[in-house]
Amino acid sequence: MIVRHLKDLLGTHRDIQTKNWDSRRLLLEKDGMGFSMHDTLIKAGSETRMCYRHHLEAVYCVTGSGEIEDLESGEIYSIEAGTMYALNQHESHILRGFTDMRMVCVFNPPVKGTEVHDETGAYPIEVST
Ligand code: 9YT
Repeated sequence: MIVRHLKDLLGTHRDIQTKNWDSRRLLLEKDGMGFSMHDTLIKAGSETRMCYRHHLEAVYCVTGSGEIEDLESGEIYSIEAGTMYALNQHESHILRGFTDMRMVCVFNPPVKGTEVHDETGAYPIEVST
């Protein structure tokens, strides 16, 4: 069994900080679950363009509000506490945080360690762990 608390990840290699978001990686590939799980803070006022061509991602909003724009369909969906979205078609999208948003993010295949977005908005498939 694996038992972890968020407070034990803060400031470690599992705590990835960027201008637009902080991602605290509770489960990584090396934990052997077949997916990774992140407690992610999306910063108020941020706008992030992403396209996870190597991964599927499901995101569940726990607190805050914002929106996601599907750049392929043009649709914009509101996000609030209780909203889940799943990028089951590797959709290119923009995530906007109106307030700070706390999200639980799950990736398949699992994120390996310190991934951040490349110039296309994807996480690379090969990273050092
Ligand atoms: C919701 C979202 O995609 N945020 C970017 C960070 C990413 N989900 C992560 O690595 O936690």
